[in-house]
Amino acid sequence: MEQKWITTDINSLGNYSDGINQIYQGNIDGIHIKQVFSLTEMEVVKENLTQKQASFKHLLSTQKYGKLLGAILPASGNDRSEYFQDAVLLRKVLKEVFEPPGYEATIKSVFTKLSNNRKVAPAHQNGNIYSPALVRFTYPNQGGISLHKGNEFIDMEGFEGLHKIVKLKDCLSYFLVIDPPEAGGELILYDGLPAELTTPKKELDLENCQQRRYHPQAGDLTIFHGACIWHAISEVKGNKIRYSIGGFVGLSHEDDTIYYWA
Ligand SMILES: O=C(O)CCC(=O)C(=O)O
Repeated sequence: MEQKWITTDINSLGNYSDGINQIYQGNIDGIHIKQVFSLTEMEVVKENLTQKQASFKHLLSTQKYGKLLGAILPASGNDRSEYFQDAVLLRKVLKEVFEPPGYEATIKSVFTKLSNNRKVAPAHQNGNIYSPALVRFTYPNQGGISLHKGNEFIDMEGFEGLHKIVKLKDCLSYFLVIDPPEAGGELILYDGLPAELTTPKKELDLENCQQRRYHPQAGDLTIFHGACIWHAISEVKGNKIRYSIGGFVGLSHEDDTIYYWA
């Protein structure tokens, strides 16, 4: 299993020029790219996110693990107008908290290096552009982000439009750690679970389940087969909140475009 996980840096992405499709096909489980943003850049982003919270309060929601900043797709059901308005506002927030060239330009350039010359674009439809990401604040001692995989969500309300342009089943997840916690907050991939669970999640013995743990550092971007592989973020320990930002990546039905959204 381990050889299906790649750890690399931004200058070596040429070795994985079809990386996104390779993950989609199941040939690679994930690519961990070190220092896509520098530590200094991440400190500025964290500072801005902390200082400017009052100005983007309307995009913040409380979650079991902490707080979420961004437009939430399933919450808006079939009427996605509020989602698309919030996506515009979220892009504005990202422009304020990331210094140039900015968040979206940077992740787009990474996806392009892994695209095998496909176009790379935010998912868009009828003049509406999907949000590029969600920012997650995972608080200490709140259990982390519990077990999930992307394929669980794709049939929910709100995803109908995306289905028309992206192969949503088996799509990829990506996240950037802005500020890791003192301890915990690792990405755990559960290899020992069946694709379809027959036991309620609460009753699973996850501690004794075959698993892999990854500890991305500030500025590291992880792209992985999040729709297919059961995963979680382990409980954050210590005093610091874990800051991360991410979303989803997938191939168009025509296989000529890579779309990202959240
Ligand atoms: O670290 C994060 O922001 C969440 C990672 C995750 O669970 C996911 O991408 O599905």
